Amino acid sequence: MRARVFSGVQPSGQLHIGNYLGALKSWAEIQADYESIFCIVDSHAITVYQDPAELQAKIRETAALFIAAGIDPAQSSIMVQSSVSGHAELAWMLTCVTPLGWLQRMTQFKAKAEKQETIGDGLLQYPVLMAADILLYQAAIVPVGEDQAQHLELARDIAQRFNSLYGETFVMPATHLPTVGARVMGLDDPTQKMSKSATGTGHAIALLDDPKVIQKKIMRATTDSLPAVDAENMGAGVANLLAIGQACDASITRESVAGMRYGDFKKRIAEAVVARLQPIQQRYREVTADSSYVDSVLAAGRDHILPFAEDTIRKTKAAMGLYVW
Ligand code: AQP
Repeated sequence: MRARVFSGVQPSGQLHIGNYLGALKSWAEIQADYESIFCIVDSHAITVYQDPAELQAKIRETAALFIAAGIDPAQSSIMVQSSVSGHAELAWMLTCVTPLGWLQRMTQFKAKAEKQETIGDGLLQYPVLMAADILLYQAAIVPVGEDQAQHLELARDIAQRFNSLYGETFVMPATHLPTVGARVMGLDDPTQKMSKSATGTGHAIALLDDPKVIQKKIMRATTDSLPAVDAENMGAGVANLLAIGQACDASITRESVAGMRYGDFKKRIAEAVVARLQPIQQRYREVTADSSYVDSVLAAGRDHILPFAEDTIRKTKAAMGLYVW
């Protein structure tokens, strides 16, 4: 049996270059070596309010972007979280072995809860659902951006606790981080992670942004008051642009940009980003030209992985002493 890879993206907004460099790019690179499962995690998205019609459209858009970014449906299963009820079922069983304090300590929960008037229970439970997503498929490897590392650690803690209480049931998942682009910061504020849910037109580079828009966003990105790139003493904004550039084009290095005036440096980074995103945008147009194609990929993905999920649910229920038939 091939080792399994699992990862996901929330269809909660426009996918950005952070999602690509932190997640999708590594997925495409490693997919051929594993039984790869890539998921549109719509049940995670509803931990904060989503417009229902928009959410449905975003699910298909996200799936099309997976394919456009190089996830090959012939090699990988692309599926939607809510189409497999095992995610929710396993999440409940794992909730019952998870101490409340573990969840209250999560930094993403604390940050997101601060922005909500009413904090839904789903926001607190988010990392348990994420553990269920991974453990349901007995995934050995989970390629994610750095912001998810804490949730991955929690998934391992939950798996370990379950295994010690009820016997070996779950494979222990390892975190796979990209070497460059693991934490892309906002262009408008390099102290904040680039995120779909952040507002502000200059914050993120969307994967479907027009080349002119990309150029404008990068030219306006926050740097510092120096006139040129100081390779020895880079501010957070410059370091962020360099990391984005390097991840898009390996010929961009710290040495190659040292001493460049900021205007020229930003132009070079923008060129690299546009060159990296253009084929993805072209492929996205092709993928979405046939309106039924994405749905057929999602159905095939679900059909392929369903037996894996059913097997784990049966095992977990039996381990806990629940009714199995
Ligand atoms: N800035 C980032 N840099 C590198 N990787 C990132 N990822 C997300 N942001 C960055 C990785 O992308 C995958 C999907 O994550 P997500 O759907 O949670 O993306 P998001 O943009 O963080 O989404 P939201 O809805 O805006 O969430 P919040 O508000 O929590 O930031 C993951 O592998 C993630 O690591």
